[in-house]
Amino acid sequence: MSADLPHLALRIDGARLLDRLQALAQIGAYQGPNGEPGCSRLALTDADRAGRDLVVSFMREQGLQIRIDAIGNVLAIRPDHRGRVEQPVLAGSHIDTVRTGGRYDGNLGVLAGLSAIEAVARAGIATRRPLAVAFFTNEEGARFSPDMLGSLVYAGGLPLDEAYGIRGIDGATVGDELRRIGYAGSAACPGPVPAAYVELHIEQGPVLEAAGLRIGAVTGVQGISWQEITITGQSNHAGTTPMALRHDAGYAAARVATFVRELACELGPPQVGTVGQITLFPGLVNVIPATAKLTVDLRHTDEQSLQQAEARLREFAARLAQQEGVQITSRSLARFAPVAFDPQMIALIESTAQRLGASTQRMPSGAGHDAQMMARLCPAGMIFTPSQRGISHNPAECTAPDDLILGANILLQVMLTLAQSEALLPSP
Ligand code: HGY
Ligand code: MN
Ligand code: MN
Repeated sequence: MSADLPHLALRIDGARLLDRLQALAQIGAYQGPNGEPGCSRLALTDADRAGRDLVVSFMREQGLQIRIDAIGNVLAIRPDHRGRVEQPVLAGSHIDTVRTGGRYDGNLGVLAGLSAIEAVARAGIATRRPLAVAFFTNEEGARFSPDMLGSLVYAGGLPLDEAYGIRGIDGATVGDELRRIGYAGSAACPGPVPAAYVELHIEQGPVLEAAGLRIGAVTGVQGISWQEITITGQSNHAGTTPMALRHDAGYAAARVATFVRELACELGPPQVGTVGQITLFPGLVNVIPATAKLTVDLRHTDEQSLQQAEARLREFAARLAQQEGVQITSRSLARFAPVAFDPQMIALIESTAQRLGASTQRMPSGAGHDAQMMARLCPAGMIFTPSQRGISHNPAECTAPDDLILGANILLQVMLTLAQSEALLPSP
């Protein structure tokens, strides 16, 4: 790596990062079944508002220039040595969580980015490019589909009015909820193009821990296909209806769920398939279900393979509808092709981690991230830290404090290199 790193010894204030992570984790805190410290802040709820307010207060403490856009993305900027704010080196992630979330998913990338900028300011370093940190709205997609909604709108991938009209699992719309919590900002979407984007994130999987490695240099994000399947059968009496005369939407839903799992196992890794939600109507012990709604999440690192899995599911559903005399329809909730990160950014992350003495490996991301949307605008990359037991989207989610701090220091050094070097991305 030819970039000179004049501030290689600079470090973030690790204790402050851990304190802030703890403070943010208190908002929406809940105890898991074994007392694990979980975090539940579904997008655009009161808990999300409180989390946003806390992080914005951290940003204001540092005197950063705050930009809140019309989809509620918040971006805080430290101007460059000439007072300019255009084309910053941007760190970011999200602070919304799934309903049964943990303390680090998303939160780490935002608070580590803030710590990195704070360390640069404390050292009195005037940077060639502005530094910035952002959190994006509704990354999880657990309440409103699709996921990565805020960064998708920021990158110009979805018109704002379409995003405002999205109705969540509880019937509320994005636009109404954004206005209700006071985060429908005045800054325009799509947002200004950064010079580069770097996201620190917990791996949320078992790979780094199993390999005994400290840091992942992420090569890209796998493709994501979310759909809602509706099955319409015929409700009938559970006691009087002979099995041969049934049009049982509940049974058909169970067959789809079983097929999704068997398909993913047949196709083999990295194919994954998940049915996360099944609701039956009327949902009564003695009534054959009239309708069933279920969600299907299919993912693969290769677009063709993902399309094949979708086609296999479509064919299965058509046969099943015929066999059971039910109607089966599908509605897409999210569909993103795999994304490859900038090779020079991957190399920079890898070499910076190694300069800080960390063992690394290159790896794709199984989870979706805002970085995959920002990669549409500028060179983007991700840094992974290990997840203990590979657990995430679960109150037991945990990453060791020294891994959190190491990741943040690598983020700091990558941001500084990008902010100081003449050619932005030094040739590998
Ligand atoms: O679903 C995902 O991969 C992310 O957590 N939104
Ligand atoms: Mn995340
Ligand atoms: Mn997540």
